[in-house]
Amino acid sequence: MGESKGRVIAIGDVHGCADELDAMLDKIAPTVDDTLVFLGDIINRGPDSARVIKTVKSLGNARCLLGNHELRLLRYHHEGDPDILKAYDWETLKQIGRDDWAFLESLELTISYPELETVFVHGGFLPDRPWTEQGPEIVTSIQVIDTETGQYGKRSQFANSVSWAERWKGPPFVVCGHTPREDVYRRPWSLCIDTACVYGGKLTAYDVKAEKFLQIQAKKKYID
Ligand SMILES: [Mn+2]
Repeated sequence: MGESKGRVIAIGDVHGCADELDAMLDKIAPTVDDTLVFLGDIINRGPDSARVIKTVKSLGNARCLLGNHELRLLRYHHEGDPDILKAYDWETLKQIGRDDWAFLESLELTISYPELETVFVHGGFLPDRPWTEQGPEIVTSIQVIDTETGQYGKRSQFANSVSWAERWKGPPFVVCGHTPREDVYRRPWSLCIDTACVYGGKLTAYDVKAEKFLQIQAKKKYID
């Protein structure tokens, strides 16, 4: 739950793009009344995950969601099974220290602002059950729903699928990241602002009350 007299600004998937995040924070110029909501996947793939964590931790007025990348690292941290890790996880593991684990443990699954009728989540929700009853496995990873079986997963997993957002009927209005696209993806009851910064796209932020976007062009294409 949250209440805010200032702006409430969501920031899409940073993925280690520390320079673009710095540029975005300069552009936003947050005041003490504002709240910044990071939509998760602030780490991995990009050049400097540790610096992004340091920056987010240093902001007095930021909240951060759990993304599938942070979830996988935490799982490794708790269970110790290296087989679940991907190559870029090892890069991030080399960069981060003990205090960063405490930060990762503090990430939130969902952030709700009832007065704005808005819920923030990394990936999205299944349309057929209450959002409050959906666990980390679903809400950090869902991109699409298989039109034949109703299974959820990544776009690449199914031949015929539809974005979860196509099926989502609010309220609440949902603001999310996780599914990179060239542009923001707006549906009647949702908004995805992952505009593929780490792939050479843009970092996007969204001011919920003003319904206004802020964008920073990526300095380069960090990965294909
Ligand atoms: Mn993600």
